[in-house]
Amino acid sequence: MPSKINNVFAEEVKAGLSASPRHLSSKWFYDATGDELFQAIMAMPEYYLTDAEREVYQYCGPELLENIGDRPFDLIELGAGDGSKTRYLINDFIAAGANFTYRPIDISAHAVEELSRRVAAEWPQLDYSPLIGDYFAALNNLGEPDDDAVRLVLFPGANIGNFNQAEASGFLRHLHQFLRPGDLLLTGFDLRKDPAVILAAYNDPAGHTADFNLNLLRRINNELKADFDLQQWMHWETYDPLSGAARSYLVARADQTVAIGTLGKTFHFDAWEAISVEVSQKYSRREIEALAEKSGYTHVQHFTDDRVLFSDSLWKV
Ligand code: AVI
Repeated sequence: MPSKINNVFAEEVKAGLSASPRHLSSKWFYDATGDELFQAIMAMPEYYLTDAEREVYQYCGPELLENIGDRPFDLIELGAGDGSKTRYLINDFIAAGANFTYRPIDISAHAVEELSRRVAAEWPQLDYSPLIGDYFAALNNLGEPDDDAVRLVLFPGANIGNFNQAEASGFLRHLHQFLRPGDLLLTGFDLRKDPAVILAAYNDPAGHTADFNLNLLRRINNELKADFDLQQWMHWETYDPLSGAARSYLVARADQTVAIGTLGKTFHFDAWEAISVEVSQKYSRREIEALAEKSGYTHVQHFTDDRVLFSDSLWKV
């Protein structure tokens, strides 16, 4: 398995660094060091997204249950994470006597093991059935739920924002194929807001975001036998209020040639040349509703935090 992932990683690095303009996908940020750096980002005051979504999860449970009615349901979470926000929903659902099974899906066996330990400690009686794997492969393996069981799918954390808008709609349409009429999808969207607030979240003074992004070059060094000199690179963030896209770049501070041993190739970078590494798309509520329609869903309701920084938007199939 690791060698397969390495091959995909190597192929994508080769294609991205050979393209013009150069790009690498932010999905490769998350090795063990990247996971730790992302935890540090989520804990910093400028990264408002995590607290805003926590606020939403603290109150929306009963309203989700109203939409489900009395039917038994599967609570499916795309990306197991640490379950720290989902626990509010689970507690509300248990308190209401709901009949449900918690089914987190994650590609990382390690993440699922950690979550399973916490679930066993906190809710030993909970009907719990995690799935390890790629979201769509795992959804395929869900098996037919009981005839009257509905699916409530959670896609939290503004992960949808790491797709550009066309990719987001493609992902949501694909997800739609695994769902049945009456199923529900709750997706976390970071909302458009004061550009200064967005820029501060991705350009923090402590430099956590810079470390997180630069870690991608460290990962290429470690896994693909490369010799990027991290001192020769800097993190640069932009936010375009027209398109709603926050973008992260790694910018070469000087002319340099980098060898990537596993690829048997060298890449030359001119001074101040950039590699595009992440998009974090922001949405208005109207754009979210349009995305629902374009992707085949019916918009039901936006759950926002008090400051209207973030929305978990509920759609019906
Ligand atoms: C995971 N994802 C939603 C984060 C975001 O806000 O785009 C990743 C991140 N990148 C920099 N800071 C956080």
